Amino acid sequence: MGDDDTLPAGRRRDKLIATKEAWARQGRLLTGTAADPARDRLPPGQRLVRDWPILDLGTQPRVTPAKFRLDIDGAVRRPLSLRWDEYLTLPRTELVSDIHCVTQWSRYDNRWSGVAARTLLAMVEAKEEARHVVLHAHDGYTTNVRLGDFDQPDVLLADSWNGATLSPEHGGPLRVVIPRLYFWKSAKWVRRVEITIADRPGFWEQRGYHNTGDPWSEQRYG
Ligand SMILES: Nc1nc2c(c(=O)[nH]1)N[C@H]1C(S)=C(S)[C@@H](COP(=O)(O)O)O[C@H]1N2
Ligand SMILES: [Mo]
Repeated sequence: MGDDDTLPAGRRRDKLIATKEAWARQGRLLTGTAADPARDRLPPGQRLVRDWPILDLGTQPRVTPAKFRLDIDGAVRRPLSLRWDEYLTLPRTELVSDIHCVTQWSRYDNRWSGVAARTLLAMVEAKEEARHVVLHAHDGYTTNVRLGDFDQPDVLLADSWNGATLSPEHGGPLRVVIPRLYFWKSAKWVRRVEITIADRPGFWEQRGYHNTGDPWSEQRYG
C-alpha cells in the first residue's frame, strides 16, 4: 500500500472514501464528451457554484509556523527544505484561475497568491530523468502529477486566496494549486514536493481515479 496507511484511521472519513470509490466504479457523472478550454469555460459534466466547498479526508491538520516545513527533493540536484520564515522570502506570484472538482462543482475566478511551481523547480534543478511529482500533505494525503503538468506557469503553492490568508480548512498555511487538472491533484497542507523518475499513484489514484485528471477530456476515473 501507499503513504495513505499513515492516515489517522479514527477521524478518517471512511464512508466518504467508500462512496467516492463506488462513484469511480460506476463511472458517475461521465457525459462521454470533451470540451475545448479555449472556447468552453466549464468542462463537461461540471456545475458552477458560488460558495467554496471543503473536501478532504476528515483530518484538518493545524500547521503552525513552528510545525511548517516544505521539502522539495527526490530526483533533483539541489534539494530544499524550507522553514516558514524562509518560505516567506521567496519571490511571489499572483494568479487568477478556476477550480474544477471531480465531484462536479466548479468555481470561477479564484485569486491565488504564493510561490510559482516554476520558481521552486528553478531552485532545485530536476535531474534529466525526472518525469513525475508526488505531493505529500500533513494529513497523510498524497497525489501524483506528471512533471510536465506541474512545470506550468499557472501552477503555484498558494498561501492566500482572494486577498486573505488561506484558511486551514482550505489547506492553509500552504496548498498546491494546479488549475488545469481536477482539484484532487491540488494538495492541501503541502509538506513535501517529491520529484520522481517513476510514477507513483497517490491516494485517489489508487482508488479508481484517473492518473492524469484532465477535466476537459473528462479524465475522472481510470
Ligand atoms: N491534503 C489534502 N489535500 C487534498 C485533499 C485531502 O483530502 N487532503 N482532498 C483533495 C480533494 S478531493 C479536493 S476536491 C480538494 C478540495 O479543496 P478544498 O477543500 O479547498 O475545496 O482538495 C484536494 N486536496
Ligand atoms: Mo475532490
